Amino acid sequence: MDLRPASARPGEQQVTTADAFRDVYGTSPDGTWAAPGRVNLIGEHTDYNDGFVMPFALPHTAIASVARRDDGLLRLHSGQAEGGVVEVRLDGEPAKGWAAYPAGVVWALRDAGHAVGGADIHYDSTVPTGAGLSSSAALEIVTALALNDLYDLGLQRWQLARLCQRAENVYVGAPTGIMDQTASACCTAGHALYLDTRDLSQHQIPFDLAARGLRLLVVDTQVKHAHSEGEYGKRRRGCEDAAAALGVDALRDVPYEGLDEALARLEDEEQRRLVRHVVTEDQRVERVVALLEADDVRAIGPVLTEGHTSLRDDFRVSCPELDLVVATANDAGALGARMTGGGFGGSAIILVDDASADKIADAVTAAFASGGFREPRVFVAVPSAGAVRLE
Ligand code: GAF
Repeated sequence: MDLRPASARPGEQQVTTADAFRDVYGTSPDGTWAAPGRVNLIGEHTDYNDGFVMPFALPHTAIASVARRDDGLLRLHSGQAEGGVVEVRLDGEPAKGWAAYPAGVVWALRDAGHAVGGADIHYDSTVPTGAGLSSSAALEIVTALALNDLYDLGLQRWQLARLCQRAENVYVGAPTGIMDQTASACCTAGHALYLDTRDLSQHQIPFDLAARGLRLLVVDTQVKHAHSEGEYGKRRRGCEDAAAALGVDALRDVPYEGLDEALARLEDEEQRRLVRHVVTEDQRVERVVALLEADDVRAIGPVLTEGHTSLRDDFRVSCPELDLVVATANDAGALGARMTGGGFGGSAIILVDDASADKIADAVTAAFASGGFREPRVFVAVPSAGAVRLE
């Protein structure tokens, strides 16, 4: 099994996006930008509760070569999507499918009063789609960063993240939080991003696993998730209803020390489960930050596994494949493991000692084979850079 990060393999993710742009549009782009996917270390389903998250950027990126145009036309082409160039008139019908993400970004910028007149864009992405690794946020952020530069908008990265979230919520119709866009825009290499999603204050926490003889494996279960479908929105509404029932603005305002008292005030068992997950998950983020700051990286393993149990039993967003990864990895000697991202499929992360990485990855693959599941894709996640202009 090849455990090197995908982008470290020869021949992958070369900066040929500009050449592909020339092939598609017959002219040269004004520039090329990249934005990464992410893994969330801890803090799941807390971002739309004004809580805490701790993602880091993957080496896998969406790359966009872009030329400005000012005639109200947006032309979009992707090396990963069938169907050729998608043309979107900025005053016409909304885009559908994958093109809705970048078209939504242009809509959100213009709706906020920024004079974006159109663009020709070619995308290439190595972020796996539907794997819970934020391929859509990467597509949004790379588009926003490029247009911010080309149209001299002067927006800061957190502002781009907010606009991209709005694109996803309003234009695409997926009620997601702010974590993925902020991760793609603001992460830095070698760090996890400790983010307060209420005021967007950020701390870059050093997260150098290699120096500690550790690795973080990502297991893409190959079970596709889709956030615009019902379950994610149901959880979000459930959390908002529970916050209203408790008389707080958001579940972030329920203190960990006051959890039992808050639970006793809720009649609805489902609301109690949602509240228990969110409040304990915010506390797990705080614990992981404290452990990393104390340079006790190994000790975060059990906190990750606790997070998985809470997502499985209280928040109920796991699935058999994700549970199998976590159980198998922990049985095979992992320090800890959990699902990452929205759930209902997608990916899990496993914290392992260097020496046991291969053995644990093989155990997971074997367990999938004997469970009759599709072969998972396993790779090492190295905390990488956020969005950047390449040329
Ligand atoms: C998805 C969403 F896009 C994020 O905003 C976040 O809610 C996550 O699920 C769960 O933590 O990735």
